[in-house]
Amino acid sequence: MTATGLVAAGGLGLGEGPAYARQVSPARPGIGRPIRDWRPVAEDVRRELLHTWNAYKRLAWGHDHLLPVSGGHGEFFDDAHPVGLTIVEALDTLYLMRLDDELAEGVDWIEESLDFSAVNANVQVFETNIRMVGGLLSGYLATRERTLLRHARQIADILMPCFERSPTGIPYRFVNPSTGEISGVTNPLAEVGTIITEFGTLSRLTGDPKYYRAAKRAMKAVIDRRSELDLLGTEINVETGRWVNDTATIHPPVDSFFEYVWDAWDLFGDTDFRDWYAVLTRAILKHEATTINGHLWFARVDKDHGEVVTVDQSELGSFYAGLLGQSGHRRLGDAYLASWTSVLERYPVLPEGYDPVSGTATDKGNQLRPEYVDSCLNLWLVTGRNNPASQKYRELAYEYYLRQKKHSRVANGWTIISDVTTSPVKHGDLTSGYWWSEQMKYWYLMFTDARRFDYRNNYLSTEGNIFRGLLRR
Ligand code: DMJ
Repeated sequence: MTATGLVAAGGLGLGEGPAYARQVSPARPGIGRPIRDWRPVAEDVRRELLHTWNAYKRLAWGHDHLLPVSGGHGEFFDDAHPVGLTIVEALDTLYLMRLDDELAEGVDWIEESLDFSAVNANVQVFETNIRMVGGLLSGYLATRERTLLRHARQIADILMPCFERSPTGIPYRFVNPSTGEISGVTNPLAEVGTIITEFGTLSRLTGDPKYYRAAKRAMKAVIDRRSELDLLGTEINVETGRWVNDTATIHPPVDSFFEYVWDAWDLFGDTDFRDWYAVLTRAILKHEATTINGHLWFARVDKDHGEVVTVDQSELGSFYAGLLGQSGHRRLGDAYLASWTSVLERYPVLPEGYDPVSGTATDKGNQLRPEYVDSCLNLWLVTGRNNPASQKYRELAYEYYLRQKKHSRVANGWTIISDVTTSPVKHGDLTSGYWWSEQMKYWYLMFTDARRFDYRNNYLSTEGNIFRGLLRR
């Protein structure tokens, strides 16, 4: 069987429902009565972030994560060595929200206490890049605090040997910052190719082109190995350049690879990426797009023959609606967003995994993820924020805000959910690092007129870090 190609699914209309500050029914999406003054919503988002920041300060300061249910803390990279991941992820969000005292406290902590080179664990190049390098860079662009740029460069320099020692230029997956040991001979595409906007920004800011070149070489090495159908596999051997998994997908662990092909064109104007994006996207739309129960979904297919491997969807794939919109396919972006909105008829917030055939969750957790709101923001921005046609994205984002708040808010902040299918949902115990960098920022930007953000000319990374469009005022 091959995927059927495109029949765009209809959008889900917004019906009537309660105004802001009233709880919405978890059973149906699109029930918020359209409201026009969004500023109280933005204030609420800011209040929630500050409330959680204060809990982080009280219970977990300097640690990577707040555990808001138990009131504890945890580390993301190395259990024995915190690197203040939450602080790094929050920097430009604090700046946009004009939480300048909190921002200054964060910068102080980084200056005095951050030492990534002491991490003694195999860290993922990808996660280290998008979270640490990216967070520090956007923090630097917001504040011009040199210490942030210095730390970003030091961390990127720890990662560089993974690119430089690879015979193909495709990076090894892990490095131990303490020992310099490199490992991970096979690497999934998201991890190979979600590097260039951070490394390219670093090249711009330092004047050293080596970061951009390394990241571009890695992506080119992969794209050069595309199949006859112009599809990429999922995972590749970095030493031989042979595919080790032949499944083509926009879902993880590939997802943000495609985002960064587009973004490298958007951010750096490098026409190679524009051309690659066009080729790869044509193939994705031809071979992976499929209509199931009236909705647009993206199947996983064999890269050489196009046969469907599975139509199971990952929530992480919902980012693709926004990317389609950004890259000139807004109608399809709308259709894919509508598909994910339809899942909210069944669950109060999106489950991690979803089978569109049976309409059931295949992974019942909710890791407090940003992708659905990310797509709302991107579609809203490309439609034009003052265009009446863009209002629907704010309505959807608003509804999702109410739902996630209702189901994730606990005494010390917001938490992940381990099961969205029960009533009430079952809580996990983590405020994810990206919550600080992504959806709280996306909601805030959509609901206010942020004076420190250029709504017409901006770039946000896969982790929500702003590399273009921060205004210094
Ligand atoms: C974030 O770290 C980034 O958005 C990444 O590209 C995918 N996963 C998480 C959020 O879910």
